Order: sequence, then structure tokens, then C-alpha cells
Amino acid sequence: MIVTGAGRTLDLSQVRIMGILNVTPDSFSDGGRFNHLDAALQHAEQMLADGATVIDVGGESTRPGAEPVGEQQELDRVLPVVEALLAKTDAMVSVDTSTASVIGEASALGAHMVNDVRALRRDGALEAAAASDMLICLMHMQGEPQTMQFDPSYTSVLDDVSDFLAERVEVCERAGITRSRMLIDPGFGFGKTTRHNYELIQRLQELQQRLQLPLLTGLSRKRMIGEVTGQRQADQRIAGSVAGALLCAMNGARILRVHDVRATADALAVWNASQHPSSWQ
Ligand code: 7PJ
Repeated sequence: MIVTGAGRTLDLSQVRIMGILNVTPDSFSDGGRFNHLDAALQHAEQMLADGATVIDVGGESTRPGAEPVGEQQELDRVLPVVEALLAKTDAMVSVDTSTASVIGEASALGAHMVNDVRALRRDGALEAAAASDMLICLMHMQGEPQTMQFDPSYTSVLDDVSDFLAERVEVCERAGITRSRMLIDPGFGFGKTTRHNYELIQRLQELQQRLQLPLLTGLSRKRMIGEVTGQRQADQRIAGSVAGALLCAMNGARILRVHDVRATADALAVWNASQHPSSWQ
């Protein structure tokens, strides 16, 4: 399985790691330490050295209850980092955004992927993505970040997620985005209880079979890891997150969106070795 965005191909026959680069002042799991350009670049370079292929740059906090960010503020946060990453690293560059102007400007700079937690439902986002040649990750979310964790409810979480994504895929196709540019994501923690999240992990294979598109998953340091491990602090959730990421990979995910790149790469290496023992002495 190979996907191409903005002229850059990504071979998904091996599972890839997307390293999270938050450029929000309130990024909950890194304390907002990577606000400044140099620090952001340095962090990205470390993640690439540790085994990331994609760097996901986000200027809007979508954690539960977070305040929305203004458009100009998001542009100011994200674009300089995208530009620097494209100039100075060989990363595949993804922008974690729902904003049409950010999609358009990032595309003009040469960014390779749009990662949209709102699946291109904001005004102008679909058109901006269609006008680009970027990869598009469509994610499922029930509600909006400010209220989504109040009382998430589903008849069948897998059916709802898969129906929603199927509809967004269709809308994108009608707008001229080919399926070869799409990825899908169940959206762990976005309007879902812990039970919903783990049911989705258990049934990830089914989701992939229904949609027939490459799966991206992100559960790194999230509350669903804290809930079952008892780890209240995000930076204490690394082992749990690595276990969760590996489970997603074993259940068919092709791109893993993570904070802890090296730990995740190590886990994938061990899994790989167990699949190809003959490459070892
Ligand atoms: C996700 C995301 C995710 C995708 C965030 C956090 C919250 N994009 N952006 N999937 N989560 N595609 O990292 O905790 O799960 S922001």
C-alpha cells in the first residue's frame, strides 16, 4: 500500500510513525515547551532521528474543553514551523488543522498532509483540501472539543464511526479528492468513553475492512490510557501508550500518531522481528 501527497510517496507496507509537534502554548503533554521555532525544529529533528517519518504540526488545542484558537493566531503558529520543516528536514509534513486558510497556505508552502479532526466539515476546508494535492486524514469526532466528553453515546460505536467516515469519504470524492489521497482515523477520545475507545481498538480490523482505506490512529498519552493504568499524569502514560499503539498496528493501523517516537519505534521493531525471525541470527 502506497499513498502520495504533494509529490511525496509514503510506503505503508511498513507501519509508520507520525511524531506530534504541538505549537500551542497549552499543549497538555509537553507543557508548551515547543512554542518557539528553534525548539520546534529541534524536537522534530529528534523525532525523525528516533524513527518518525511524518511530523504533525498542530496550532489548535483540541483537548477536551480547550478554547478555540483564532484563525490568524493559528496561521502565525503553524506556517513558520511548516516552512522550516520543509526547508531543513526530510520529514513528510502534516498539518493538524480544520481551518481552510491554514490548509491553503500550508499547501502553498509544500506541506504533504492535512490531518483534520473535523474531517473537512469547517467552512471552506473541503474546497481548500480539494484544491491541493495533499493527503487527507479524515477523523471521526462526536460533537466539538469544548463539549464532546460531556456524555458521549452511541448505539454501536463501530457502526457510527464507520458510517460517518464512509459519508465523509463520499463527500470528499464528490469534491474531487481521490481515494488514493485519503486516510481514516476512528478518533480515540473525541466524544468517546473509555469503553468506546477500547471497543474501537478491538474492532479496528473491521473498520479497515469496511472502508478499505489506510488507518491512522492516535491514542498517545490520552485519558483512555490514564483510565486503565491509573496514571494521572500524561508523561507517566508512555508504556501504556506504546502498548496501545502496538495493538493498533497489530489490528491494521498503518500510521501511529505519537509523542514518544523512540519507545514506539522500539516496540514496532520487536513486533517486526517476531514476523521475520529469519532476518536474524
Ligand atoms: C488526534 C489528532 C487523533 C488524529 C489529536 C491529542 C489530541 N489527529 N489530533 N487523530 N488527536 N488524526 O493528541 O491528545 O487521535 S489532538
